[in-house]
This record gives sequence, structure tokens and C-alpha cells, in this order.
Amino acid sequence: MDRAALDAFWMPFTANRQFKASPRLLAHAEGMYYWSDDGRRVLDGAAGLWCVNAGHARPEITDAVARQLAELDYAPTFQMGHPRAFELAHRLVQITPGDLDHVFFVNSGSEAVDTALKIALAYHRVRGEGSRQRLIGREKGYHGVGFGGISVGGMVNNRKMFGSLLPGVDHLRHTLDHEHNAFSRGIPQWGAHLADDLERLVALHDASTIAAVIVEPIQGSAGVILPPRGYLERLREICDRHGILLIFDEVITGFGRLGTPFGADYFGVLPDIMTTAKGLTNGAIPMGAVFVRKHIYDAFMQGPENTIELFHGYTYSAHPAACAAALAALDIYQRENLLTRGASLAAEWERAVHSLRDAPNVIDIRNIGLVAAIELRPREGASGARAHEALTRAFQAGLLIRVTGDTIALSPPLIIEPEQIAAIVSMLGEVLRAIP
Ligand code: PXG
Repeated sequence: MDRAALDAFWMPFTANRQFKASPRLLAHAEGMYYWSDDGRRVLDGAAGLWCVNAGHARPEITDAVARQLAELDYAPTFQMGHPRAFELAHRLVQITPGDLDHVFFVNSGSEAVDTALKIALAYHRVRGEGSRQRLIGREKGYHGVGFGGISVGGMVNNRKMFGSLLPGVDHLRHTLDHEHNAFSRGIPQWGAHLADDLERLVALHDASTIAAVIVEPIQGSAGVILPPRGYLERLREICDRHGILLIFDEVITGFGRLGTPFGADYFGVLPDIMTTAKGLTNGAIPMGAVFVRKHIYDAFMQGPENTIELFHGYTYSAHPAACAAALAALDIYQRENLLTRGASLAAEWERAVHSLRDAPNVIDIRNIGLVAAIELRPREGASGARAHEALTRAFQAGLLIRVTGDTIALSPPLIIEPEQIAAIVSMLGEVLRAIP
């Protein structure tokens, strides 16, 4: 494609002019691989963007979507319904932890986050605690790009251009600490006390003003930042002590990424609300889902039965094609045990990624489940340049990675085989040794 043909598409989160001067185009995908438009095979070390958990182009999903579109292309879910939506909700709440037994459907992770924040505010209000309006996020958090999500999020570049955001938001400090935790294998031991930062915010604002705390069990976008051992448990305790809702944003950690169905399962901590998207449909059709515990749903199901309990929803909430894709993905996840497969590969994955420790410019390696980060020393005065060069060289060498700042993030499809783990690490090692 020539430059003019690339001009119209304003690409998201991309250096448009740099990309269009030297485009990287993906033309075809199957299983663990993409093929570039010039016919090169590229091993997918990123599951697309953390979403293609069962591998690419699964015929079961393709067929289910095609059949669904032929049978019922679209149906509203405002004061109407269609069978697949109820079937999917019923299936999903059987795999969610605890009593996260009710689900609100949306179309993306960003919408899931906005929905969760709105449900949290409304929950307190319907219970007569309308003074609880404050939302607490975390530094380096990523919760999508809606105004709610960037307000509670903590990635500076995603926030600074967009005005004053939501009022009444505060942030916990993040948990990245090279001094104590560099090159930890799995969950770092040091830092559970960082959760006490929530007590500081409660002391500052008073619990009666705080509606909810939202965190990713592991921070994905900011570069795979892990919670220290005991940290999430402590956040849960503090929330309970003060009547604050705990929201886990599981857009990345949901559907098997950590070797358990959800991050809540991995850590044994039950949030009040859980947001998901991405792996829900294996990335094939956009969809998100917000799960709430029974006490949240029940709080809304009060008053006259003809009242609309929540004035919220999207034209495409529970779109039939998305429901069909999610049902087919769920069948695959369950048939192939993909929601727990990561656990059996995690030790090998950990060994493999930590073997890059001695590659040039590596200052930290972090891993959990089938996720890893390799953090590089930034170039003097050119933050992000070294990792971007790694991305372009890896793509040339036949490997798709994701970079954020100077951190390389890896999150392959959960169908990965040991020899493909070895291939990722070997290609990445060569790339790192070639980069000044
Ligand atoms: N919450 C979390 C925890 C996410 O990781 C979103 C919300 C938003 O989802 P949508 O579907 O609105 O994009 C995400 C998205 C990356 C990267 O590697 C991560 C995401 C999206 C794109 C790139 O930095 N996560």
C-alpha cells in the first residue's frame, strides 16, 4: 500500500506518521501465528492485544458468528431480549468466582469500566448512602479511555491532554519497586504495606465520601506491574472495614491469562464488581461484561416492579453476534482447559523469560501466569526509543510483541506450546543483542 492509501485512518495509540512511513500490516492469522502482508509468518507473543486467548481464527467461533448473523442479526435488549444473551449470562456466571452472579453486557473494556463506576455510585445511592461519590484508582492504572476510565487511571499521557476529568477522584500509589523487587519470579514478596495507602486516603477524605476502589489485579498496560504478596488481600480488608466497594478490572486478567479463570481466583480475593472484555470473545467480536455480586444486584431490585432499575446500557449490549462468539469461545476454553492451562506452563514460561536477564540493557523482568515484562534501560533523552526498536526488529524477525515505554510485554495465546515459548525467547534474545 502506498502512503496516500494509509492517510485516512487515524490510528489509535500510534505514532501515525512514523507508522505510515514504514507500515507493519497483518494480513492473515491462524492459531499462534499472524502472516504479514508480504507473506512472512509472525509468532504472536501478544495474543493480538491480550485478547486472542484460544489462538487465531478458530473455526468454531467463525461458524457460530456466521450462523448467528444469518439467524438473528440484531435484537435490542432494552425492554426486549434474545435467547443467546440469557444463555451466555447463565454460562458465564457459572465460571465467575464467588457470588459474582449477575452480568451487565457492554462492548469494550472502556465501557465495562464506565459501567462499573456508575453501578458503584448508584449502588450507594439506592441504599441511601449518596454521599459516597469519590472514586479511588491507582497510579499507573489503565482502565480504558472513557472519561471515567482515564479519571481513575494513572497513566499520565492518557490523562494530561483531556482537561480536568471527573471530580472527586484520588489515586493509590503504584506497586512497582525496582529497589526491592527487581527480577522477582512471580509475585514479589516485598510491599504488602503499600495497600495501607488506602487508609491514608480514607483518613484524608473520610470513608463516608468514598464509593469504590478500582484496580487491575495486575497492571497490564503500564508494563505488567504485579501486586506484592498480601497486597490485594489487604486492600479487600480495608474496603470491608470502611464499606467501600472493591472493583477488579480484569479486562486483561480475565479468561485464563494468569492460569486461573480470573485474577480473583489466582489471588483468592473476591471483588464486589469485576470488569472483563478481550478474551470474553477471544477478540473475535467486540464485547465486554461487568459482573456484580448478589448484594449489588439485589440492592437495585427494590421498589415497584415496573421501574427501570438502572438507566444505563448500549445499543449493542449483548449483541447477538458477540454472544455467539463468546459462547463459542467459552466452549473452546472449557473443552481445551484453557482457563487453567497457563498454570501448567507458568514455571517453564518463568524460566524461559528470566533467561533473558543477561541480555543487554535489561533492568528488570517480571512474570506471572502467561504474562511477562522485560524492562529495558531507557536511552538517554529518548525514553521509549529502545523498546520501539525492539518491536520493529522483532516484527522483522517474525515475532509480535507489545511495548509500553521501555517495557516489552509478552502475553501469548494460551494454546502456546513449549517450543513456541522457546522460540519467543530466542528471537527476543537476538533482537536485544542487536539493539544498541
Ligand atoms: N481495562 C484494562 C485493565 C485494560 O487493559 C481496558 C480496560 C480498555 O479496554 P478497551 O476494550 O476499551 O480497549 C484495557 C485495555 C496495551 C494495551 O498493551 C492494553 C489494552 C488495550 C490496548 C493496548 O498497552 N487494555
